[in-house]
Amino acid sequence: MALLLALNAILPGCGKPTSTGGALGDDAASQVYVAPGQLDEFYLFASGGFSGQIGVYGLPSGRLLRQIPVFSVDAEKGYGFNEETKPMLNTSYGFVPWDDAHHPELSQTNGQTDGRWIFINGNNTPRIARIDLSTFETAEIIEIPNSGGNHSSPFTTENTEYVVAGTRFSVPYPQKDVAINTYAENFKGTLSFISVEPNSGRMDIAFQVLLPAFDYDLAHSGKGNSHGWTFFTSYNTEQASTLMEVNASKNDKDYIAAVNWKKAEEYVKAGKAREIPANYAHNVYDESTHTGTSTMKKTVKVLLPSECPGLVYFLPTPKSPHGVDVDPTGEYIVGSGKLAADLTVHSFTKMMAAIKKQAFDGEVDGVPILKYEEVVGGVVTKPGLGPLHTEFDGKGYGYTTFFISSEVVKWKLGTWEVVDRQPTFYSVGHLCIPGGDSKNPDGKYLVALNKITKDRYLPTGPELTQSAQLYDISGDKMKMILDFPTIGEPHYAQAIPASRIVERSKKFYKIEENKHPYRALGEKETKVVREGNVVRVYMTTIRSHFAPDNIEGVKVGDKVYFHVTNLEQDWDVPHGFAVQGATNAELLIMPGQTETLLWEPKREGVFPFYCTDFCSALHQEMQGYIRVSAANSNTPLKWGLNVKDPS
Ligand code: RUQ
Ligand code: CUA
Repeated sequence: MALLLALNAILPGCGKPTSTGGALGDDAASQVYVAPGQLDEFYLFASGGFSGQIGVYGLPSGRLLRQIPVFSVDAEKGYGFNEETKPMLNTSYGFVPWDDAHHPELSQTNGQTDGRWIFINGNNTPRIARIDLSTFETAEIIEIPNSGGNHSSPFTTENTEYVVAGTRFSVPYPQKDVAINTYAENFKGTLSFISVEPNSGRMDIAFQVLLPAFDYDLAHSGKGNSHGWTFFTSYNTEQASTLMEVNASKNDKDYIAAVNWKKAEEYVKAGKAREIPANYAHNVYDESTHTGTSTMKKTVKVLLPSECPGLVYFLPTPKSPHGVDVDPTGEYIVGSGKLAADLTVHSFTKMMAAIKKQAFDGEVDGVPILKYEEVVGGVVTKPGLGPLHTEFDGKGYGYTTFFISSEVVKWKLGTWEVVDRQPTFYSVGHLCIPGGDSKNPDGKYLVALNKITKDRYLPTGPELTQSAQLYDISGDKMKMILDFPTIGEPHYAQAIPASRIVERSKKFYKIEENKHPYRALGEKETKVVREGNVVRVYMTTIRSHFAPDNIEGVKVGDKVYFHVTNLEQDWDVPHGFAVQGATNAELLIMPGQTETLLWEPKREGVFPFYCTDFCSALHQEMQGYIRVSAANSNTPLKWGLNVKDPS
């Protein structure tokens, strides 16, 4: 058997279609088989990458459960199309219907994922979103000013005191029209700390730290002893602004920036922060009005390291590090130098000692550079090619992905020896162990998030599916047990025991708590109101009809708002609403919720509307008509349900 497994490990990737799939272990099928009617053990939240959304999967089955719309409009749910969620996508650039989302990050309490919220970054228009895991809806989005390519984001601290955001692309500070070759003088990098209100989850930018113009790539916060610190990798310490693949790859070492955020809090309290003009959107979805609002914020607090001793230190790290990951004890800080031969692990204890004895190697812009030999805690030698990210199993091992050699490598914390390696298919980026970046990992499974799938799936034209691979890591050796496709590029993913989500899951919105300004809490409250050329339809749905379902007196050029309240008070009974000639999308209204579709009729006639979600045996009967008359007509406004001549 051992021989067979070993053979399997050598054979994969030969490119021949097989039904068992290369490197599968012998009992893999039974390990991932979740029988019909059975539930998965974990939720996996995977970033949708350039889809701007989050995909929710079950583990170990790999079954897709849901797509949560976050940064991109989603016609399936009307997100970004209905009036209530449009404000969620407002930014300082106006309405932005798309983003590139990379890192889902679960909220934590005492260093353990708590199932309350998941955060995710938008790269292109720098933003962080918070999704409420009782409803799986985007509850809040905050824009990050003085930033470009919000990549080192939104990693959390041990009690979700903060989620952080570091700028990948340094930009002129403040943003202005300057020659690009003045990069070194005029550009800056900011690291932002976004506070999270412990009960409501409400986000606010507490402060930004102004740093030299490098590319700040990834981040992770300390825990245990290192609680109070957050670590950010940087590359392009060369400060190049053209042909980066060459010019930003020259230095032997770049830096990990260690930020003491407890110290930062003291400096902010002491009035050391500069209040800088800024312009950024803060969008909040209110669950009782079922409506999002967008507020523009006008200032941000900025701390300068030169004015705040002890706030930031640079840890030299070979070479163009990508991921930075902190082990469950908080002692080890792993910097994955993409171009380095070895994997460098810094020691928090040594870092503190080096700070104490001021073991510095100069400084940059007021940030002391710690001596490499004084902070390095260990080196995993020649582990593979192109390390990117590390997670931990809570049993003393780190698992690092290697993009170029396309493998996951397991190594031991403290002795730094490599104990196992398994191929990935192909070119793995991030990986996920449930709780693998927390104090309390569930080291049972590992998910590899791959960039390339080549011959792993049936071809689908020029673009092939994205993919994740599941490994059983409960034994000494990792065992690949499943491939499953994902939607969009799954940059990073996080997983959590299902029980932590299930116990908080909402089944419907209580109708008596509905505070939507245009709600109709029963069919008696339905009506149609004209205000100039604005017509408001207060409509309800219940299996299997709309009230009203006949509407007359609307005119060409009107703006008709269908405010549809779903009166159902039962789990899993949404109704849909679509009307012919609409130029946006449908509504999909959850039980107890009110949503609004704007319809601007351009032609005379009688147009049908109907329910889009197959809700009952008489779903096909769930339909109605709206009559549109000429702009100058005298057709009176009438509406009704089951009346011959409505009035
Ligand atoms: S990245 S493959 Cu956008 Cu997190 Cu590392
Ligand atoms: Cu309501 Cu179909």
